[in-house]
Formats: sequence, structure tokens, C-alpha cells
Amino acid sequence: MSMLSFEQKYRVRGGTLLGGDLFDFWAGPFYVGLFGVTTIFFTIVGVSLILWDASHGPTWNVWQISIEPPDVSYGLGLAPLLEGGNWQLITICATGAFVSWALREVEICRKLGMGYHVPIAFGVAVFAYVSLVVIRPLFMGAWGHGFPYGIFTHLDWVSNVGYQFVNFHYNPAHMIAVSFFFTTCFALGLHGALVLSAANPKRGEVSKTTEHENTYFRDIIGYSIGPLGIHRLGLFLALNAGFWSAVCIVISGPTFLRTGPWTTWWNWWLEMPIWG
Ligand code: UQ1
Repeated sequence: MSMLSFEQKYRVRGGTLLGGDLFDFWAGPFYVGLFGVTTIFFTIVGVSLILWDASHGPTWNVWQISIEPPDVSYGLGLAPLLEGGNWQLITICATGAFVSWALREVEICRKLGMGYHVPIAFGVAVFAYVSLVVIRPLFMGAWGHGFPYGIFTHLDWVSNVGYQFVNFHYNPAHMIAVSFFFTTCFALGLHGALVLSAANPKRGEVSKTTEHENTYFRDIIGYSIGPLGIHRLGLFLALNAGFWSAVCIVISGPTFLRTGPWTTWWNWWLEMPIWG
């Protein structure tokens, strides 16, 4: 692999958070580290538990396999393995693997003297997952409020939980999250199109650069955010999409928040004293 020429130069010792030099090495192109070992450990245990639970039937059809959380009657206690206990262990393994992966990203940032933008971005996605299967179930007093680990069953869960709040699109945090998702797509569409239009011309023509990109946007809207700025904007939009998604589900259900159903939540507006 031609990349190995510069990879050698940047394969520096140190920057580890835990484990010192013990796991400070590479396996082929991959940095290992203590958190590479823990990622592999949680992944193998978690996937084995999924397969072991699935082996108890009723199907090997990948679309229909589902690892269900415990019944809500178990509250925040442990459940027998085949009655949601596996779901609890798999949730621990998944969270352990995701956090390990994030910490391995941090170690690589430290080795290379880079910013922590990538692990922070990944951390927001992990936060969205953890808010569904740990934070919200804790607030609601039962692990049974987590979503099932199945391709179709998790879709059914999203639909059912949505309808419990009559029309989930009236959830203000959901509105904010959706708006950020759309704006992220819009920004990446503009950015990808702009970069390709300038840097990847037809055969025989020379690439154009940032000057052209800036001028293009100054010509149509009188403003260019710049080649660094567009990436700051993109990261901001994408992180907010994940963050508000986590918020919109965590505020749906915990009784102390008194937020549902979302359709009537907006009555505070109609009940404002200003209407006379
Ligand atoms: C932009 O201004 C810019 O800087 C030159 C880019 O960098 C390559 C872009 O990708 C985009 C999409 C823009 C335009 C964005 C805004 C918010 C005006």
C-alpha cells in the first residue's frame, strides 16, 4: 500500500490514555491500543450473545430476528437471560464497544496532535443511542422502555412510541432535530457539489480552487462562508441533528416532565393571557 510511506512517519509512540506502552502497536493498518482490545472484546461478547439469543428461535430470517428488552414489570432490575437479560448484557456490550471506539479515536488524536473533533462527533451519536436504551429507561423506571434489537421490530417500536404521543411531529425538540437533519443534507449537498464542480473538471481542463468556490457564492448570494467555515457549519449542523434527536426522545415519557401528548402540549400558546 502506497500510503505506508507516510503512515510510517506518523506512527508515533505515546498519547495513550490507559495501558501505557502495553498495547501501543499496530496490527496491519490498524492502531490497537488498550481500547482496541476492549472494542474487540465487547464486540465479540455482544455479537455472541445476539447469536445465542437468536438461536432460541423462532427464526433465522435476519429481517425478523429480534432481541427484546425485559418486560416493564422487571423495572430497573436484572431479568433472566432469555427474558430480556440478554438485551441488558448486549446493551452493556454495545455501550462498552462504542465508548471504547471513541477513546481509541482520542488516543489517535493525541498521537497525531490533532483536535478532538472526530471523537466528539462520534460521541454525540453514542449519546443519541445511550439516551434511548439507558437514560430514558432510567427516567421511566424500567429497562423495558428501551428499544428491541431487531431490524423490523425497532421500526415498529419507533412507530408505536410515536403514536403514544398522538403525533410526534408536534414535539418541539423533534421539529428542531428534523430541521437540523434537512439543513445538514442541504449544506453537504451544496458543499459536495461545489467542491466537485471546481476541483473535478472534465478531462483536459485544470482544477479550479477556493478562489472560484468563494466567488461562486459571492456571485449568487453575496456571501461565502469559506472553505474552513463550511466544515465548521457542517459539523455544527450534524451534531445538533443528533443532539436534538436525543433530547426529543428523552423528554417524551418521563412523567415528571409532563410533556405528552405532543399535540396538546402547544396549548400553552393558546392559554397565554395576551389573547384577552
Ligand atoms: C461556501 O461559501 C464555501 O466556501 C468557499 C464552501 O467551501 C468549499 C462551500 O462548500 C459552500 C457550500 C459555501 C456556501 C455556504 C454558505 C453558508 C454561504
